[in-house]
Amino acid sequence: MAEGYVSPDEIRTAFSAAMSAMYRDEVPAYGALMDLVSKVNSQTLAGDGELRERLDATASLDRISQERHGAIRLGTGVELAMMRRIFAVMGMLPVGYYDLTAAGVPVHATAFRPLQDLSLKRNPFRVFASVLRLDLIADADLRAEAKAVLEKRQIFTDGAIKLTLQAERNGGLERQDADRFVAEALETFRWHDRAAVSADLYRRLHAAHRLVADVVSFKGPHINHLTPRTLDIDVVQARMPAWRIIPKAVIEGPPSRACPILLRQTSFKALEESVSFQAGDGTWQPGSHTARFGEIEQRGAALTPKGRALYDRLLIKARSAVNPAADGSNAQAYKRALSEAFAEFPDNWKEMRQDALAYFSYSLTAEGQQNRNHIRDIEQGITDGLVRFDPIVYEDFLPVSAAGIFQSNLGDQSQQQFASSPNKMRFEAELGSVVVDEFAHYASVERASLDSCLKLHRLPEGSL
Ligand code: OOG
Ligand code: NI
Repeated sequence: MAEGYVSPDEIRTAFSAAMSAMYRDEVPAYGALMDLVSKVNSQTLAGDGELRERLDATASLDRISQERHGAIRLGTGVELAMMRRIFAVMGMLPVGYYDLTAAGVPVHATAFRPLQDLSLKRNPFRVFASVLRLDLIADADLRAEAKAVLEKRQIFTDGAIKLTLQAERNGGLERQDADRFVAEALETFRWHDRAAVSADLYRRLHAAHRLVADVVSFKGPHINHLTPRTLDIDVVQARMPAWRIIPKAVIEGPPSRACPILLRQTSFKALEESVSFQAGDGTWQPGSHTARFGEIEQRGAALTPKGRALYDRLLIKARSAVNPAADGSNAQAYKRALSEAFAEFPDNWKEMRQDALAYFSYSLTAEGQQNRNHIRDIEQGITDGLVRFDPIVYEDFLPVSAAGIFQSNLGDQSQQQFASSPNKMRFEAELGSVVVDEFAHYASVERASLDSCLKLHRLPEGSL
């Protein structure tokens, strides 16, 4: 990046702070969730000195409760392509392809996120961005009407587009322009309580699928949730009702474990909010819409394709034993079924590494640094206490969990079936870029750590 330009990490940090302030202001229940999370995080840290030390070494403790992600739902491929370019200015790249049709949600998605470890540490904010699959709406007339509405709208301000082009042309933005860019980009995510359609069209879109109504009826893809990190998701889930926040029935993802894997998430139910619809004679007709909620997440180790296949199999096993009901009536039984199924998944790092279930980052121990010349083989180095391994954190999402988060916020009665129809090629064509393969990325991070351990031992003494 040329001199005088603000780093993409810094722009992303400013953007996520602006988004957080806007969302707390717009959705007071979200502010309450943030307060609960930060309380539980402080209590967890106070009771666990080892955790505090570990986190202190890897992340700034005062930022522990900051948002890790948000989500938007886009209407067209054209919107997706521009969104990609805007996020690129903030150092966020499309990683992974998520098909949610199989889970009854007519969208496919990617996650825009920082890729490099250092960037994730500076600010981990990412956005789960899905695009509506209008082709899956059965009613051809309604499909055409929705398409016409979407094609007419412009979800980006002129300023956001202009500054994005400028950043692309020059390779960055100077301070003043970066500040303006953040303010302009934020506009796309704002809530509009005046719908872009009539009450009648809204009703028909809603009947086709609640998500279709959410995407098509408004001027832009309002941010629909933000998600801070919690250090104890089970405690936050249990305490939500006392804070007058209604949690979804169950926590998505793997069960609680000694060695956490992948991603555990839960959310509070979306709120019914007042909106008004176009009446045709220039007046507004009052109504309501349910879209916005708050979520929390807790992350564990990234799994290899082999580990992920085992995870997927055990999750299916648990869910076919007990399918979690939206009303929470079998939540305890589901929790038991999940623990029972996952008893098969080794719960210690040593075994998970030996079985190649998770990705690890390798580094020299203090002793290893002194005895660098003796490390010729990683396995031997580990046995001799010269090399250590730490799990690599999973920074992506899980389609079944994402579908659970979507569903719980689309109304509990609206489970709908679609034929599974992943279409990664079409998604990438619209995006205007390929998506990063998350497995290949974790494998390359692991590989680089191994190489640096092996390379270090060849350096002459005293050169570290
Ligand atoms: C996105 C749901 C997916 C997650 O954390 O898995 C998601 C949405 O509701 O638009 O954010
Ligand atoms: Ni989410």
